[in-house]
Amino acid sequence: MTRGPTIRAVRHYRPAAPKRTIGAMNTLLDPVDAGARDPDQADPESGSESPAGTSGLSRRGFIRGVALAGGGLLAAACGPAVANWTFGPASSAAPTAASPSPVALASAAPSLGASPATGGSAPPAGSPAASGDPIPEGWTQHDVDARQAVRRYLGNLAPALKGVYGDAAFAKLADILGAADNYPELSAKPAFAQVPQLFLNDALQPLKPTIDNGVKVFNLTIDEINQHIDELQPPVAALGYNAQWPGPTIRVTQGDRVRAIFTNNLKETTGVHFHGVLFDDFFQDGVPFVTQKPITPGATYTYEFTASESGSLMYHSHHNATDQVGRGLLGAFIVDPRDDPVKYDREYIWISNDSLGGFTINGHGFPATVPVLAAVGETVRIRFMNEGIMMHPWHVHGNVMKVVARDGHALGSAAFECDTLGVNPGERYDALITVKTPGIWAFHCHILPHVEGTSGMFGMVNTLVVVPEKAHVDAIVKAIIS
Ligand SMILES: [Cu+2]
Repeated sequence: MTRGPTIRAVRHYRPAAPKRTIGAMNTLLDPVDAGARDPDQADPESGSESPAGTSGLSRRGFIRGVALAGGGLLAAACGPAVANWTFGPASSAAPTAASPSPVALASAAPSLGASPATGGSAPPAGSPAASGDPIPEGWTQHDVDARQAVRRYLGNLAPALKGVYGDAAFAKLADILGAADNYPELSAKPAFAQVPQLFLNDALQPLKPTIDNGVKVFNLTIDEINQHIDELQPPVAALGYNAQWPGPTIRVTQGDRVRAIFTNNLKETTGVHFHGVLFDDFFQDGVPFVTQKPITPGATYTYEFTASESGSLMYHSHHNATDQVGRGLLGAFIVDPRDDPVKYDREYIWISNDSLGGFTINGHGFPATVPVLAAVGETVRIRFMNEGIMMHPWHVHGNVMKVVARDGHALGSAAFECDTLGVNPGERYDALITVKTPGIWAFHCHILPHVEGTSGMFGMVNTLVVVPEKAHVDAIVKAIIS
């Protein structure tokens, strides 16, 4: 296999599978016609113009989410007042004492003035029990809430899976989810399609540089934003490069000269560190009061260096970082080798964070985490990056990961296989998964309080969705990002 198209290829999706299958998918997911896309999408790489303060969510990502979910979502998303990191339960069914929460951490950040997130999962506002439906025999409220989280995660993707997995498997899924209840989420977009889809678009459509005398020049802003950790909770007051969390991926080729220009639209100072770079000039290292003075509000600061080593790197705030990185000032910096020995069909960036926004993957908590999608026989490359303050052991069900790089450095003959991969703060691992068996495979942090509480799964939970045919992946992705 050679390195095939990444998820970017879905922009040029053409149905290639039997019509009955894709037709069902398209009908059920109701993808927006490509011609109706926001014209802003024509230049996905621009993004240095994001306004501060009111810019809120990544406009591009947000518009995509709205386009997918319909106008009602726009109203819903813009309606609630922005919570100042108050992420508490909205009902008695919410996770409380038993649900892990980085409260202690947030207490150490008095500037936020409010309790932090519990990890992204919202109580099910419209759960059957809450609406008066009976709790099935032998169940408790926990079961109803836990099912509700998965119902939100799958949304109207659940009925579409009939065309993917066939009648028998679908009948089992329908029974597990209680589809006979005709619950409202069956006709709603999946939770992950109701939040900015940076994972599926911006993160893998890297920021486009301009070229100045051979130097790749990237312009970014540093902004106050409102971030939806999931689709039900009120947005939280966050920070983002180019008004998005994660920030746009900066991607270059080994040996490139890089110039990154940051304009600070915050009301506070900051500094930007490119994590893992072997700088030729240590004054480019981005550590205020060690290698530079802080970037003051309104100021623009330029970093320039040569990307001498390839690999999965990161960029993030290195100033008041517990607060600033915890609130979203992070992004992927990928340096491709000139001839990549690692071959794969699809590529995913998986940035974890765990402090002020709760337990998140790419800025979202389950059920608003975007599944990893692959077709049988494909090899997926996942770039794990830990921007948090805790180690997270990522565990994939039913599959094996081959770890080929650590901190951007190829492991070569030391590559190893595992199904649980601990990633420490600051570390990056590149893992390959060659998928063989169709199914919906849980893929989650195995520190259990990071993923499950009294109301079911939340936070650092995701799935690896393996489908029989590539066209299924393309159809799902198209529906998500259209
Ligand atoms: Cu964890």
